Amino acid sequence: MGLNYKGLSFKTRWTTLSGIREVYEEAGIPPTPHPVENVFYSVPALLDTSVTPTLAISQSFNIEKYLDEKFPNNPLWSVAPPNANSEDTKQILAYLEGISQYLQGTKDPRFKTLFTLVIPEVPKILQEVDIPYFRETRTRWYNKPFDAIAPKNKNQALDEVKDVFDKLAKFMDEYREKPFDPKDPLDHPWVLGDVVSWADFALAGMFKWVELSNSEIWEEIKTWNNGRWVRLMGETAQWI
Ligand SMILES: N[C@@H](CCC(=O)N[C@@H](CS)C(=O)NCC(=O)O)C(=O)O
Repeated sequence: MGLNYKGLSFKTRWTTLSGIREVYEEAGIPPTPHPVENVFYSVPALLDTSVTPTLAISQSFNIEKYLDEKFPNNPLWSVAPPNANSEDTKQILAYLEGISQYLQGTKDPRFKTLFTLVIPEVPKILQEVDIPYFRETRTRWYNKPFDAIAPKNKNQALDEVKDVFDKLAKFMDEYREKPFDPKDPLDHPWVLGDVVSWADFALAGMFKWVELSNSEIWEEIKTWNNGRWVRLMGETAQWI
């Protein structure tokens, strides 16, 4: 999404989920720290072949920071004013860090309940070759049989997720100092209010995963918070 937003041309190398490791080891792409796996490789990664030797970067935040340094137009990360010590910059970065904590489930661990609702449905959209890898890894990560990852009470789990999204929406509105108005075509659902940032792409990427894996949950989410999340998806679709 970052490359598209900046209007950069690129080639995509497709791989299977279980084949990421082989591709990355061959290309010298660094692993991603993981709480359970000793060695873990994740998408996306970027190979900048315009420099010698080719530069390999993994993890979306690292990629976005690198892209901003090299191509400052349409900033993704450095949306804050250029003076890194200014109070404004510090506040924006602290706020974005808060959003990131929501997504990682460190700000409100109940956000992760969404993952437990989606993960059981993911094998349906995977290629046959990836299903054993997906089931084995998620069984290890959740430390329970794959078929026991889904919450026992789905409605209660969904209420929990909704509550966290309500808090996230409130957090975002407080930053903007006015509620998002989906009826106003000039009001954008961006995390920072007026300008797109990596945080919007992080949210959109997660929603896309939910939409593809568990469309029933996505249909629910669409109705939450005045349609804010569906507007976010609509407005970011041009860069996906
Ligand atoms: N911190 C990484 C996380 C990326 C991540 O977890 N990617 C998932 C897919 S969205 C992945 O590559 N999983 C590989 C696997 O499950 O083996 C980032 O922001 O890029």
